[in-house]
Amino acid sequence: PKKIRVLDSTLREGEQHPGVSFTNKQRIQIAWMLDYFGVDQIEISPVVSNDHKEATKTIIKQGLKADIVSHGRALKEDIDISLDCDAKWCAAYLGISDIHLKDKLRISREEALRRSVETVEYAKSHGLKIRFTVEDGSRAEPEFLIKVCKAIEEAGVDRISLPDTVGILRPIGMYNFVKKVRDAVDVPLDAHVHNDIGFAVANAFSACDAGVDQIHTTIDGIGERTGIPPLAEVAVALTYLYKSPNDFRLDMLLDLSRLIEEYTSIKPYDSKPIVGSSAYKHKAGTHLAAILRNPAAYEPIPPRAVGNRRRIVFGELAGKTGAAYLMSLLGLEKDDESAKAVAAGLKGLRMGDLIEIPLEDRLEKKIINDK
Ligand code: HCA
Ligand code: CU
Repeated sequence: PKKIRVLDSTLREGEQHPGVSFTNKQRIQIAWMLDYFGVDQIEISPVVSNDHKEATKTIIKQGLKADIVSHGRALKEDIDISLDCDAKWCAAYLGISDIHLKDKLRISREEALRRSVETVEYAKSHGLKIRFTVEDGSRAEPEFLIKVCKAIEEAGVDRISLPDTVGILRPIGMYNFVKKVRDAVDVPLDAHVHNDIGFAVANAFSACDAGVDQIHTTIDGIGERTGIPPLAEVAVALTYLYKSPNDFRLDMLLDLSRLIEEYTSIKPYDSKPIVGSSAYKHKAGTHLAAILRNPAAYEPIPPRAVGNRRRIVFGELAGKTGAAYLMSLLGLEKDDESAKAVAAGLKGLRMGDLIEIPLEDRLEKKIINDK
């Protein structure tokens, strides 16, 4: 299988999430963690404030393995800021849908085309690698979209980002959007997809099927409005489903999520895939019975592989098997009668007083009750 790369935009898109604004120390810490985790590119925008410019400079100086992509508008003045930061990679975005051209930018298609080409030429003439983002490309007039992509390819663009800026595409629509561009140009493509209707992760992978080789993520999916695909889901899907040869340290995923929680007080909802607190909890008695023999019966990926923990929830659904197991954990004598009695007792437990214990693996005898 071919490698699909990851660009993490926690420091750019992520900071556009309500309630997120990192200090420079935090930005540097996040960049180090993402680099150690194994993403290919880290995006940050130096144009939004002096603070961000300082952070961008400092992060670029760290000499991380990942490329640092300096994000800004398709304007010479923004490219100049990237140059000031000593960036090797920059990204420039320009809305190309009619709604963006008419109501946001108030420029004609001709002007947008000219600006796109000029921006790419300017960056290239200053020795920068440049990714160009055809913002709101999913709503752009298809012929104009292709015209822009061909023109910037001609101008020497290094990558093109295809964004579903308002998250309105279905997976098949995303596939067609990417395929159209894939067939028209040879430039490597990025997928940047928003989650407004909940399709972000699915659309990112449709984009891969159609030929992009880089997906944009943020930690926990934070971003403008409802955000973009979460790093955890993307990295796990790439590794386990797509067999993409990345060098991810998947066991850092929970730590990365915790880092964002610490820096922003955004807590992932409990049923969130991979990093949610319920992602590895088992509650129904039949599940419990199976898990005790082989956790893979109800777990797609072992929790330790992604830094999470397995927990057994003893409650009204535990049944006799669950009750007997709980008794053995507690070192109690158990027979059929007493297990039935305990199961009946568990039925009386209500949400909030369910008994939860980590189950490290089925051979472990010691109970660590960390509640
Ligand atoms: C933005 C728009 C953007 C850009 C994506 C990209 C989008 O907020 O600047 O540069 O790849 O969603 O279109 O995030
Ligand atoms: Cu975006």
